[in-house]
Amino acid sequence: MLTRAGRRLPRSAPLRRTALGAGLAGALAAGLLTSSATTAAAGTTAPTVAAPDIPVANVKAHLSQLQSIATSNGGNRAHGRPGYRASIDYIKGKLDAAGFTTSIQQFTSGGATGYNLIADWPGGDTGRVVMAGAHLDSVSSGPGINDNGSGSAAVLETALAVAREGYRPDRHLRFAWWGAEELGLVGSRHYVGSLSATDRSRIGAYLNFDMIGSPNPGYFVYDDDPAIEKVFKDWFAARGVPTEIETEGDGRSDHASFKNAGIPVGGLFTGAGRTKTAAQAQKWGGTAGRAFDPCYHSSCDTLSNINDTALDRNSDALAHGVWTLGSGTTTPPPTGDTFENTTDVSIPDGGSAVESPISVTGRSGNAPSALQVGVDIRHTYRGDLVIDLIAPDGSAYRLKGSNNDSGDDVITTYTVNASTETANGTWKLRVRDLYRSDSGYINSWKLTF
Ligand code: DTR
Ligand code: CA
Ligand code: ZN
Ligand code: ZN
Repeated sequence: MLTRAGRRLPRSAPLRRTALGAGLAGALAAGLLTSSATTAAAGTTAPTVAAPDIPVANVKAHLSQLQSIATSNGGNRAHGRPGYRASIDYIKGKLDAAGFTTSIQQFTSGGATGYNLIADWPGGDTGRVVMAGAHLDSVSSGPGINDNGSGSAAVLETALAVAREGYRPDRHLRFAWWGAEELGLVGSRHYVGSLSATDRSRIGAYLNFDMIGSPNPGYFVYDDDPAIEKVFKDWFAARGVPTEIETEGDGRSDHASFKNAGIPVGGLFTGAGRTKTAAQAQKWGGTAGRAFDPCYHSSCDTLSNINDTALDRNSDALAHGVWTLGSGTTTPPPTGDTFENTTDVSIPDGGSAVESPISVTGRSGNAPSALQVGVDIRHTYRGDLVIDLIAPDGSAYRLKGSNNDSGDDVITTYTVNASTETANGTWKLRVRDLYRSDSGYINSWKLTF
């Protein structure tokens, strides 16, 4: 068949899938990390900026303040109680003094007002945000120094280290302390739900730290995103500390609020009520047959319920994660899998819509928040065309409306936040020519995950 340009098009080919760097994880896809392969491909070298040591004495000083707050407020720092708001005020005061842009987000749960604290470090690419967070609330039965003063204090001290170092990462750094996690991830779900789809798509990674100083510690790394997992596992391995994959956490802390929105997540954990096995005691020390944290959700979760070595290691690993993910490169995010349909589909002039399908298989989870939709439509008056991406569940994403653009062809790539859509399934490109006297056809289109 001949085109307007007289070129013979290749015969329509079946669907084809080209795995470009397949297996790179979400965080790579978000361009937050570079692997050697990716770096080579991009021709750039990721700047290596080493994180500073986080003084565990500083972290413990914050824990001492949180303990005092609980002691002065009925013995806890729970949602809806004065001890929680006092905890927020303590952390906010430290961040304001250090030059962060802070904001307190209110919400209601169980008839009580809850608070999230968000702290942005000025600078960096606000289109590529790296977040680190921890829930600040305790249960009502105790001061919650390990659960989760430990994560809250370590995130705070890492943020203060960013300020002390005057760190200027490529990416924009945002730190967060969540309310009402113990009531069911209420604060973090409220935060993610309050973001626009665009702002959600700008978060390339969320790192969660909930219980990182358990008295009988294990060293667990979240395995939700392989690239982020590798950042933490390699850090511990380089120091001779074996790690295990965190297996009890799915949905059990605030990272779930971000993962459910298609954002790459990671984090660290030293264990809660589960019992340490003999094999784990062999590699980590501590007491087999005893819970990682015997004071989990109890009144004895006090300042004495912390293992300093575990808190120190995890605080330093936290900082390493923030520095590594924060100092990404500005190279475009590496591509993952590409699925293409090159079958020509004629578009009726001034007629009904036509569709071209692509069947996506072999992927896990949801589509990315920056799904690339490459379109190649040949037409003599592109203003006639309305173009939609149809997800496997039938949801329509408008790529282009009609207008008075008399130019030829639509050959471009659209970026769609498809993070609420299952990746696998039949996607369609739907095209309609609204006006008569100019016609054309879909030459090809492709999806890159
Ligand atoms: N839900 C957390 C404790 C917790 C239990 N399992 C995990 C796994 C990963 C992180 C945290 C947890 C709490 O009680 O706050
Ligand atoms: Ca340290
Ligand atoms: Zn808890
Ligand atoms: Zn917790």
